[in-house]
This record gives sequence, structure tokens and C-alpha cells, in this order.
Amino acid sequence: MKRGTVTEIQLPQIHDPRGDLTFVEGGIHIPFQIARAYYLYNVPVDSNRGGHAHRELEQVVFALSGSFRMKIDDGSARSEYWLRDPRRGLYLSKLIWREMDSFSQGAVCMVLASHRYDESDYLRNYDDFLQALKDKTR
Ligand code: T46
Repeated sequence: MKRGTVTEIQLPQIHDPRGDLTFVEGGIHIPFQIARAYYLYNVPVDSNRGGHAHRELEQVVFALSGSFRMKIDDGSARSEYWLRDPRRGLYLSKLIWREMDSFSQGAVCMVLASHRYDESDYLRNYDDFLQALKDKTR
């Protein structure tokens, strides 16, 4: 069974007395062509988001402000990451189940994605996710 992968991505930071600057360049920092960016904001601190995987979509998730937790499941192992540094992103390959919670007040989550929005790419049921993993090996 081919599992998905999760890796941390570190972005450059330009220090400046006027404020710090971080940049992201497609093809250099992000391991796919960026087709879409979206962001979550005005998130209530007790909100739960995610609760799905993707068939083909790859993404890199950043906490531009504040912090939140990402709970990751590749179908056999579970792990969790706290995102709280705007220089640090979390790359999620396809076929990774993710859940997000513990948002701090005012947290902003930005996501860079490999494809445009397509609801048919979502696996919103956990058993469907496990089945999709099995199907990948057939
Ligand atoms: C993910 C996590 C980190 C759109 O119309 N266009 C879009 O680009 C997106 C991302 C969503 N939507 C619509 C689909 C739903 O009607 O916005 C609504 C909320 O989407 P969803 O419930 O999937 O939101 P999250 O925060 O649970 O998940 C999102 C992404 O969908 C997902 O790919 O990995 O953020």
C-alpha cells in the first residue's frame, strides 16, 4: 500500500528593522506548480476543520499568524504538528487524512495547492480514504 508523505518546508526570512519578510517561489520552495492559494481567517478558537483527504491534491499549509494544530494520518500512522511560524510550512502529499483544531485567536492559515478547487477530489469519509489507499496498489 503506497502511503502519502508529510514534510516540513522552511522558507527564507529577510530580517529588517522595518519588519521581517518571507517569500515563496514556485518550483524552488514548493514541490509542485502552484495552481491556487486560499486562506482561513476569523476562525473560532474551538473550530475543527479538515476531516478529509485528497485523491490527487498536494498542498503546503502555513500559519501566517497565530497557531493551530494539524493532526495527520497516512492510513497506518498518526502524527501531529503545531504550526506557529510563518517561515515554516507543512507539505501534504495526496492521500493524507488531516484534521485541524486548537486555533489561536486571530490565527490565519494560508494554503498553496497544486490544483484548482474540485470537490470530487475530496475523500470526506475515513473508510473511503482507506479504500482509496488500497486501490492505489491494485
Ligand atoms: C484542506 C484544509 C487545510 C471552495 O469553494 N474553494 C476552495 O478553494 C476551498 C479550499 C474550499 N471551497 C469551499 C468548499 C466548502 O463549501 O469552501 C467550503 C469549506 O471548505 P472545507 O470544508 O473543505 O474547508 P476546510 O477548512 O475543512 O479544508 C480546507 C481545504 O478544503 C482542504 O483541502 O486541506 O483546508
